[in-house]
Amino acid sequence: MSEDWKFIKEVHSFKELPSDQIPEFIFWGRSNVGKSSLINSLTKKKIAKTSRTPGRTKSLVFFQYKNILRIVDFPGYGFSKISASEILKLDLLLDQYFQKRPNLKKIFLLIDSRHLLKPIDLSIIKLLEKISEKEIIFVFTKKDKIKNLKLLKKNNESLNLIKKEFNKNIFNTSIKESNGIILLKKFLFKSQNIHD
Ligand SMILES: Nc1nc2c(ncn2[C@@H]2O[C@H](COP(=O)(O)OP(=O)(O)O)[C@@H](O)[C@H]2O)c(=O)[nH]1
Ligand SMILES: [Mg+2]
Repeated sequence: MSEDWKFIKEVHSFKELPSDQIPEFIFWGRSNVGKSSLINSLTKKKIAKTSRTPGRTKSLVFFQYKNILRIVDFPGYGFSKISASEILKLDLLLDQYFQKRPNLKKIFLLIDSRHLLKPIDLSIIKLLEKISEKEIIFVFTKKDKIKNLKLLKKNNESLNLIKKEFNKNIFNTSIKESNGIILLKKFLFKSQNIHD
């Protein structure tokens, strides 16, 4: 239910993080990949700010479902030309979040269906596997932008390869179509034993 989702806060430093045990699921990816749009579709609410121009805000934005779980909108990467390891060096809050936030349960990594895995995504995956033991789930976004059947077939083949290579859970989504988003939401809720 959309009224069960609430914006909690936007945080710029570690000490501002909510101080409780509520499980957190982060949504991360290149800037403009569709993180905020996906959060809005998933919550059925205009809860997260979306934008046409990629930019880089350094805050973490928290959205909460009842007192059960939170989604964290993470600052997009790839906008400026800094490398994955530099992202954590330059962004103390992200580094601290990964190092000492027991609330973190899973990492949803959003990837644009048109571009698939870019070098920066690959280095982020490597980095995450080094600094965190949490499960990474690939969420491919903007599926509707692949209109032509031939491209769609090619895209599916690439996705199958990615699936095989990384052995991770994969979701295909588009904010114009609810199927993928429903599956993603089910997965999220099921991990917390919620049946919606
Ligand atoms: N066609 C289409 N556009 C999308 C989709 N998801 C996001 N967008 C657009 O992509 C742009 C960036 O989205 P946003 O959610 O702000 O990306 P963020 O920077 O990752 O939070 C916006 O113009 C969105 O409307 C999608 O599934 N389909
Ligand atoms: Mg955003």
